[in-house]
Amino acid sequence: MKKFRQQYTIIGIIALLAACQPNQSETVATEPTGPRYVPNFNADSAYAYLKAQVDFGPRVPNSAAHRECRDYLVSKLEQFGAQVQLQSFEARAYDGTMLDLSNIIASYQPKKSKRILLAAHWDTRPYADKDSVRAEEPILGANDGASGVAVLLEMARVMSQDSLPDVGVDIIFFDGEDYGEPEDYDELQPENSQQVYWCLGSQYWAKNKHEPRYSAYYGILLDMVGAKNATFYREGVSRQAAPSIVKRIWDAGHQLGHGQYFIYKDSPDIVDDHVYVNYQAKIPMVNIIEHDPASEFYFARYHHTHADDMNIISRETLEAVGETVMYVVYQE
Ligand code: AHN
Ligand code: ZN
Repeated sequence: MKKFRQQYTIIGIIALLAACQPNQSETVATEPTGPRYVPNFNADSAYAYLKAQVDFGPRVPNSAAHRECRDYLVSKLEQFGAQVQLQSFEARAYDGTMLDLSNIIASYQPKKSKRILLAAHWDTRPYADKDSVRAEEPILGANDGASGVAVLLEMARVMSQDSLPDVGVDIIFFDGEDYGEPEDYDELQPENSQQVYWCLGSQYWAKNKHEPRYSAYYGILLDMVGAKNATFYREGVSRQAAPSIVKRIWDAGHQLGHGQYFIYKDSPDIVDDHVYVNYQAKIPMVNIIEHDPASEFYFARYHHTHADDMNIISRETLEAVGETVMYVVYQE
């Protein structure tokens, strides 16, 4: 892996020198793909950002831990040189509770017109409704919440401390993805209700973008990207909305030696933040989300249980996802 990266660095330097020659910069700049310098993704660093979130306790909307974690995320992104915006709003939960939610938006190279949107949800579920014990208590969400944010914080650190990609990057941490409704809740729902109580932050953002004319070339959503032996199938909405980006990501994963995670198999649609980014904001977005359509659990065994804590987290998985997403972004 080291050798591979070194090779790319050398080719990157040659490309850079070539770019300095008059008249050749145009040719180099318009080259669609090809070896570029890709900075190193530090999995220990990502792991530390994951643990820092879990250490606040469950990040359930309207709780002190939720507010403290929000402030931590804003301060890290500012520390990493991003232009940060907090998009705060209220949203109604399934049971009528009004939730104080905040999407956190961090921009790099805001003047660049070609942009990539990277996202993850930062809130955690208020109940362990798939658990047999303490089902009414909130979960720590080490994987379901903290993992995607941790990978993107590490990318933010790399962008500020190593080098920037050629494209502009916007990172959005969506709030209120996982409040949803409890597993056993349905009788009280009006039969024809079109309201979805999942993905409240992305639903709000898609209707109220931080810049009214905002768009991006494409987006990548990270959800549950930190568990040991995770598998990422090519999910339905992603394939429908951004087939070429799905191929690019999965091929990059395989090229980098992470084929055990990026499975070349299709799976059906999943309701997640990318649905609203795709169909409402009209930005093609791919979801990298742990699931296994062949397993009885579908989402992993720990999903929405108290087992979703630091014990299931693997630096290798964080690294596989981080390296793959970085590779794709730095090829643009
Ligand atoms: C539902 O379970 C409705 N969607 C899967 C998306 C999800 C839940 N991601 C994290 N938690
Ligand atoms: Zn969840």
